[in-house]
Amino acid sequence: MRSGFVNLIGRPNVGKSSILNHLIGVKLSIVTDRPQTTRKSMKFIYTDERSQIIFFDNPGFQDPKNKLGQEMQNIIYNNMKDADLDIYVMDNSLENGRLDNKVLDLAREDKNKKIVIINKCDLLKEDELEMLIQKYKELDLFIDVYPVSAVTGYGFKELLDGIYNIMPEGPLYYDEEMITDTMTREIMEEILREKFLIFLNEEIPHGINIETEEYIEDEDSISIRDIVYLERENHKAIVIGKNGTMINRIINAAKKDMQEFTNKKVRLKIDIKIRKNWRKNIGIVKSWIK
Ligand SMILES: Nc1nc2c(ncn2[C@@H]2O[C@H](COP(=O)(O)OP(=O)(O)OP(=O)(O)O)[C@@H](O)[C@H]2O)c(=O)[nH]1
Ligand SMILES: [Mg+2]
Repeated sequence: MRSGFVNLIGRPNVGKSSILNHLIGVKLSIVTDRPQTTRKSMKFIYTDERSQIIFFDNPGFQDPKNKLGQEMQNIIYNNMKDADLDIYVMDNSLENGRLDNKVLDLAREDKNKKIVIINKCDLLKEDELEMLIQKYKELDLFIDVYPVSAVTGYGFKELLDGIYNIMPEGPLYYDEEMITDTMTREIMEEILREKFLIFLNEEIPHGINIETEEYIEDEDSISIRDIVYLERENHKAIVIGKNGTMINRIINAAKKDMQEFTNKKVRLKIDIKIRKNWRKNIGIVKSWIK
């Protein structure tokens, strides 16, 4: 039996969460086309007959602009401490941006074993993909280069074989049925946050935090009351929308996904509160982003 701990590292939006959702076959991590969707790290536990691999979905590597951003960076560095393998995730971009270069600088300093994934291959022509593979091979930083697509599933078998070969001999750390140790109620908070990210523009959803106030589950239903914290008083009207249209759309979209995820009827109520500029307040950030 081989087992180990593996990090996914990359700038926001390259598809780290999408890759892990595809790998486990369940949408555990929220996914949007907005950068900095993932805020906390989440374990994805992959078990088959020969191995158990515990993957960490991490927030995107970024230049922190506030305490929340710093805390998200700390999560990445902490997870790197005990990892058996760090997977650097790049996307289909042909030219490296500034953050891509910073991610590669991080890889240069990283003493762990490292491989690189080129994600979103479905968006690349064959010759472009060849060029990118060559580019990452020539860096001489990574044990190997794996082109994949989290949308089509291309390249996953080769990727899993490659990871397996690097894993040390080890025990089954978790029950083989387990796919995460994150509680369902936290996944529900994330589902709701995803809808804010999808339906609201610009900065507002990045300043939203959701805390579960009440969570009552029985055999076939779940009743949830969440507090939605906003950063500013004047965001409230935008979040609620005319006659509540915006907030109702968000709640209905979230409920639909929550019901699909749990296979139970979900009742969802929210209260809106203001925590002025909470992203700059280290105390609040630390208590919320654990
Ligand atoms: N075409 C294509 N789109 C993809 C692929 N993988 C992810 N995406 C899209 O890329 C966007 C970002 O995906 P995420 O999985 O949220 O990216 P992330 O790296 O986790 O982002 P952060 O959490 O912000 O760090 C979403 O719109 C995904 O649907 C892929 O293989 N092909
Ligand atoms: Mg993510």
